[in-house]
Amino acid sequence: MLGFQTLGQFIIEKQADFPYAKGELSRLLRDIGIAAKIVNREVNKAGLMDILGHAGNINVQGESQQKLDVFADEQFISALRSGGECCIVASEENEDFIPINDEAKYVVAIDPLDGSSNIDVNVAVGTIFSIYRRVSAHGACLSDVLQKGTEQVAAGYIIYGSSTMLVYTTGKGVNGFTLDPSIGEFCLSHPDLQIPKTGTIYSVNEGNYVHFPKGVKQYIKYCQVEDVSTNRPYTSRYIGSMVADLHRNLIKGGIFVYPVTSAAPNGKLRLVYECNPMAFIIEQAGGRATNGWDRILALPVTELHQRSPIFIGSEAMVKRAEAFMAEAGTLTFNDIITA
Ligand code: AHM
Ligand code: MG
Repeated sequence: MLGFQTLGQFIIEKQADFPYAKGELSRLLRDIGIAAKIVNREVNKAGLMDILGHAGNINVQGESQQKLDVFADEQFISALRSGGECCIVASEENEDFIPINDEAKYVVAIDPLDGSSNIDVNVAVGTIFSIYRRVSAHGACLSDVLQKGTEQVAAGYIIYGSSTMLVYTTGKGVNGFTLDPSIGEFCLSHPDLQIPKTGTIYSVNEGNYVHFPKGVKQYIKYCQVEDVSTNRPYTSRYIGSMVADLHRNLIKGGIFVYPVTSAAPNGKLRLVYECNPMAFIIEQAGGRATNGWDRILALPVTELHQRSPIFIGSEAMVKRAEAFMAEAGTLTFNDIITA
């Protein structure tokens, strides 16, 4: 392992990119990395421990929470609390934001364990985080969290998969670190990640096809048509775990779509915890992220648990899907759902 750069070393080295930084952001990223290692340990032994199953609570979206969701939520909040580098944390698992240290200048939004319905079948799950500079002078409040995605100073995800990786950006490219369990450190394994400009993978829950907008249906048909010059038909890959689906598409090239459906008229995924951080990362890797029409990062944020449709991945593929959306028209919700 000698010669590898650890996450800690990398963060300290990159602090020089921000001449006015006093090290708080570096320490915040370090705190997240520490909690990620603890969550990784528990996720890895989930099959051995009596930790599976539902905790019995229902989260704010009305979904049943599993024990590891609760554990991950507690670990990240506790690491951020003891680090003291953020004023508030907003977590997908909690209805309201949680005050941490009113002296601190950063705000953290986190989805502690995304895709947790996959845990009991040994499929990769992830953590998604996003960091903002607070806008309030004191008395951190909701407006500190309800900032546009463009205001993020850092975002990242951890994928607990066949190996565990932490991928993050501070707005100067994207770097990936793989956890070496023998030394317990994240080591730089994927420097300066770039998503291919186009690809051959489309990721969408096709079981919902009948409920999709016309433009999405037509784009899916486009992906399935044979055309040698554009390498179609494309490959369909859908894990049902956003971090894992996007991580694969980031490395290999592809598009991930979670559109509005007749059952979820605003989409399913959360703007603050899932769409904005992933959009920041994918844009920084040279990709594109929109809601089918508008850039995700520029969308107004009005609620903590707001949802948004998302089209994200390789630039050319996302643009092509947007063209189908535009072509299908967007008059009313019923118009876009009708095939
Ligand atoms: P969660 O935050 O409750 O885990 O839900 C988010 C997950 C994403 O990881 C994934 O992309 C999506 O839900 C899958 O949803 P569906 O099963 O409707 O395809
Ligand atoms: Mg989630």
